[in-house]
Amino acid sequence: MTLEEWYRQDRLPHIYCAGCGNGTILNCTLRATNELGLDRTKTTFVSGIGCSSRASGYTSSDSLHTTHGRALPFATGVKMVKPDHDVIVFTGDGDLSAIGGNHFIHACRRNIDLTVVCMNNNIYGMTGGQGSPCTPYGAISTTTPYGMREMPFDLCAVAEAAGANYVARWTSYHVKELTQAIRAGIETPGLSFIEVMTQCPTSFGSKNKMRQVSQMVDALRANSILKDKADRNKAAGIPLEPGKFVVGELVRRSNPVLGGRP
Ligand SMILES: Cc1ncc(C[n+]2csc(CCOP(=O)(O)OP(=O)(O)O)c2C)c(N)n1
Ligand code: SF4
Repeated sequence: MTLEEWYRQDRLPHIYCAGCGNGTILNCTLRATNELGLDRTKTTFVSGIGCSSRASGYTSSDSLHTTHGRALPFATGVKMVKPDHDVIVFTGDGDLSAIGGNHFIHACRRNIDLTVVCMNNNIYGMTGGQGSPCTPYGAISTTTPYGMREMPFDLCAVAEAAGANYVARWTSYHVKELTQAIRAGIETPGLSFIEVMTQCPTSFGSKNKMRQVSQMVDALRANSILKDKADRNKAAGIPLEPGKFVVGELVRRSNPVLGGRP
């Protein structure tokens, strides 16, 4: 099977804006399933609602495009009745952590054998750029025209605290590392959470002095601190600078799993 065959060709071209990072993340995910040689008839993609969640519709295997915030309950149902399927969830920061927040923490607590790829563009992209629980402090959105006054969620810290077996964070710039992380997530039993920091030039960049896609991608790269370096800094008492975030494999453990392969 080839990478192209993982795409549902009759649904292309996709709806994403020029320069959106979601296509890159979809490509990395399908590259991972292809490299692992997954059986397309035993792979199911599930998503909620949002630009990111449109990704499930572009895959050629079984896919479910469900309701806003409810990708994880639907995916849980699929996994419980089809434990031999690889179930991969596409979601956005709003879909996962605002309307879907409780489902997120309980899916991690149950440690269900799912792979969750969260496209974190810091905003509600599809509905025109309202602030989400991941909008950075001070950032402009349509609902925070004077700057966000709430602190953002650290989605990876939430997943770790709630019990997920595998947690990693990369960006749309780190395509090789991201593909490898999704592979590792699929291979790890239990809930695997891969957060991908990504650019939304339309709803976020245009309001936050990053009109050029290249500026956004450069910022993602410049603000990423590799986990090893962050750990060394922490040991030396050097705090993470505001606006920077840690990338890499953050958690890998083997807590008891729900819905693993028979
Ligand atoms: C119950 C419900 N509330 C609100 C909406 C409207 N809605 C659709 S997508 C969306 C936000 C999506 O944001 P996010 O999950 O961050 O994904 P993005 O579009 O940024 O990829 C909202 C609020 C909806 N479809 N259903
Ligand atoms: S609005 Fe943002 S997230 Fe949605 S397709 Fe356009 S660039 Fe991508």
